Amino acid sequence: HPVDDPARPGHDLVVVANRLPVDSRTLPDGATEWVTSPGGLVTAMESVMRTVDSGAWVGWAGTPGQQPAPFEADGMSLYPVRLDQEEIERYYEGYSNATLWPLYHDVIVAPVFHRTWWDSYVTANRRFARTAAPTASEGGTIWVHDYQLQLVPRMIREDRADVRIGFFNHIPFPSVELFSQLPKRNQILRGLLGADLVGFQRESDAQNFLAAVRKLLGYHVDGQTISVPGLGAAPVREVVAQTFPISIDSTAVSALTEEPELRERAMQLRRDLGNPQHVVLGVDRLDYTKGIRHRLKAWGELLGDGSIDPRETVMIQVATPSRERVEAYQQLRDEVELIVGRINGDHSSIGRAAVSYQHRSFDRRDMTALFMAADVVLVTALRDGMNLVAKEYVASRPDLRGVLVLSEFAGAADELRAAVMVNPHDIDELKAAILRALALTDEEQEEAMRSLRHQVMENDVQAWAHDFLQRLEHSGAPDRGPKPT
Ligand code: GDG
Repeated sequence: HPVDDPARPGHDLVVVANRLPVDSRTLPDGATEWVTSPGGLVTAMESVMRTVDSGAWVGWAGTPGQQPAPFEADGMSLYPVRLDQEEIERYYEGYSNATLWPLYHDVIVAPVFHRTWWDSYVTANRRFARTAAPTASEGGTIWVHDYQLQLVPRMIREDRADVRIGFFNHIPFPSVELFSQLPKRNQILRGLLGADLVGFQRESDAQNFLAAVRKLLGYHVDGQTISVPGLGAAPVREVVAQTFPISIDSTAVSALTEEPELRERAMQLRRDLGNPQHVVLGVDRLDYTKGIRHRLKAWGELLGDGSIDPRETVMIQVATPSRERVEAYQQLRDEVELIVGRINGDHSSIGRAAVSYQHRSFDRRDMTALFMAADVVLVTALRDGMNLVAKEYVASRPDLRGVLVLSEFAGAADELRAAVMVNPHDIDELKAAILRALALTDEEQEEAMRSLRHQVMENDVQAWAHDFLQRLEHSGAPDRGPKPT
C-alpha cells in the first residue's frame, strides 16, 4: 500500500470507471497526447473532483495494450489500467456489451453468453481492483462505476477492510426473472455486495436488485439494508441499496444558452434547414435501447398519412457512433439507415431532407445549439437508466419554449412528469404524442417547461454526487477497524 509510504499517503477519493476521463492518442512522432473524453460520467465527476483535496481516477486509457505510468491532469491523479486487444473483445465488447448490456436492458436484443468472455471479465475486473485498492488513503473512499466493473467492489474489499466502497449502476437493473438467466449471476451479486452502498437510477432498479439478493443469495433484507455474511472479522456487514437519480451540470448548460454566439448558431441551424415551422430533434448514441427505429417508424407513418408536411416540419436525428465492433450495433446501423433512406426517398424534396440524419458526434456547443433550435425533442428509449439528453434539453430552454416527448421506460420519466409521456412500443401512441407535442400552445409549453426546469435546475449532478458520497460516508461497515489516530 502506498499508505505505508509516508511520501504517498494515498487519495481520499478514488473513482474507478471503465474509461479514464482522458483518452491517450499517439502522435506521429510517437509521443502520447491526452484528450478529454466528454462523457456524462466525466462531466459529472469533474465538478466533484474539484472539491476534494486529493482525488484519483482509475480507468482504461482507450488504447489496447498500453499502460502509461500514472500522471496528473486537472488536479487529479490518473491511474491507467491496461487492456489487451483480446480483453477488449471479451471483457468489454463481449461480456459487458453483448451479455450484460442487453440483459440489463430487458433483452431488447438477445444476450450472448460465452465462458471465455466471463473469464476475461474476471481478469479485467481484478486488474482494475488491484490498481485501485492501493491508491486510497487509510479510511478513504473508493467509488466504482457501472456494469463493466461489478466484481470490483468485493475484490477491493478483500484487500482493504478500512476503506468505504460505493458502487453506482448507470443502467437499469433487470427484474429477478431476467437477471436469473445470467450465467455467474451470484458472483455478480457478491461482487456488488463488496460495496457499502450500491446506488441505482430508479426505485424499480433498487427493488429489483434487493429482490435478486433475497431470492438468489437468500440474504436477509430489511428495507434498503442487506445483511451480508462478513468477509472480515465481523460476522455480518450491512450494505445499503438506494436510489440516486443522476443529473447534469444544469447551470453550466443553461448558462451556455445565454451566449450570443450560440443563439446565432441556433438561428443559423434553422435557416440551414430552410426555416421550417417546426424542428423535431432526436439525439442518441446509435444504440438499440434508444428506440430510434420506433421513432423513425412513427415519423415515416406521419409523413405517409399526411399528418405532417415535410415542407413545414423537419426532423433531425443525431446518431452518435457507438460500439461499432459489436454485431448488434452494426445491424442496427444498417436498419436505421435503411429506414432513413426510405423516408427521404419518399418525402424529401430536391433541396430539403425530410429527416436530416447525422451519424457523427458534435461538440458540446453545437449540441446545445441543436437543443436551442428544436421545438420538440423525442426521447423514445425502450429502456434507459436515466437519459441525460432529456435533462440537457430542459436545461437548454431558459426561454421556456419547446416540448419534451419522453418514454416512460427512461429513468428520467420518474422525475420529469410534465413531459409528454409515451410508451414507444405503441407506434400509434407515439404518433399521437408527436402530434400533440407539435400542437401545444406557447402557454402550454411554458407551463410544462417551467415545471421540468424546476426539477432539472434544482437537482443537478453536483447534488447527485454529493448525496451519494454523503450517504456513503454515513454507511456503517462494522468490520472496518478503528481509524488510526
Ligand atoms: C448511460 C445510460 C444514463 C451524445 N451524442 C453526443 C453527445 N452525447 C451526450 C449526450 C449525453 C450523453 O452523451 C449520453 O447520455 P445518455 O444518458 O443519453 O445515454 P448513455 O450514453 O446510454 O449513458 C443512461 C447515463 O449513462 C448516465 O448515468 O443516463 O441511461 O445508458 O450527455 O448529450 N455529446 C457530444 N456530442 C455528441 O455527438 N458532445
